[in-house]
Amino acid sequence: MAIRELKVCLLGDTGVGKSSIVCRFVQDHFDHNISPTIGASFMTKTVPCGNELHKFLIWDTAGQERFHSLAPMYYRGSAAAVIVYDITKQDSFHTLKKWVKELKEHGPENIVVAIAGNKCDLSDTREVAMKDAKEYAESIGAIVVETSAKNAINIEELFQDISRRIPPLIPHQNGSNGAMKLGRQSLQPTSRCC
Ligand SMILES: Nc1nc2c(ncn2[C@@H]2O[C@H](COP(=O)(O)OP(=O)(O)OP(=O)(O)O)[C@@H](O)[C@H]2O)c(=O)[nH]1
Ligand SMILES: [Mg+2]
Repeated sequence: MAIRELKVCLLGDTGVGKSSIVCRFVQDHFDHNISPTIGASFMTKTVPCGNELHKFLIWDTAGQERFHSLAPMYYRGSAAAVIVYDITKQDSFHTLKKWVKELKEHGPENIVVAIAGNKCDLSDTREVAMKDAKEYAESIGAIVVETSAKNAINIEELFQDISRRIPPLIPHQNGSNGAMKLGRQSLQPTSRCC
């Protein structure tokens, strides 16, 4: 079975749960006392997708403002970006929109964008309506899902959705990830590999 390496980066405000999402996905573990990321951290996980294996090369970036200038190193060459907000923090949704803008201006042309509204276990203190996130995601052709790294909700699904958006490799397409352009994803049918 062919293995495809797919660079994926996680972006978003500090404290929204990027590292917790990666930790849940890769190690099926949640740490209440996780420390803020310094610079970035790297993990991999391989998942089946149709006739292929997708090896995610995951760059988990630091959300603190002082690390912002490092982000291009991680989104450059990425097949997908997971932009995370915290459903209990409106500000983090605003920051997410700034990341989308930056990716549109400076990110790879064909990057698949997934929006994750994390901490859905805290819906009692919700500040961002699911409807707003859905409408926004639709307007930019992004995947959207609410997750809980704590309770293992929709973490696998998030990465499966990304896998499905990555078109299968056909020989003459080698060298291109073949995904849709940011902002045009909703206008064109996406081919699915699984
Ligand atoms: N209730 C709840 N808490 C969460 C969840 N995900 C993460 N947290 C908590 O949120 C805090 C921040 O989580 P991190 O994963 O470090 O956040 P981050 O986005 O990686 O932060 P930076 O590395 O600073 O950018 C920690 O206290 C986590 O335990 C979740 O799904 N539910
Ligand atoms: Mg982190």
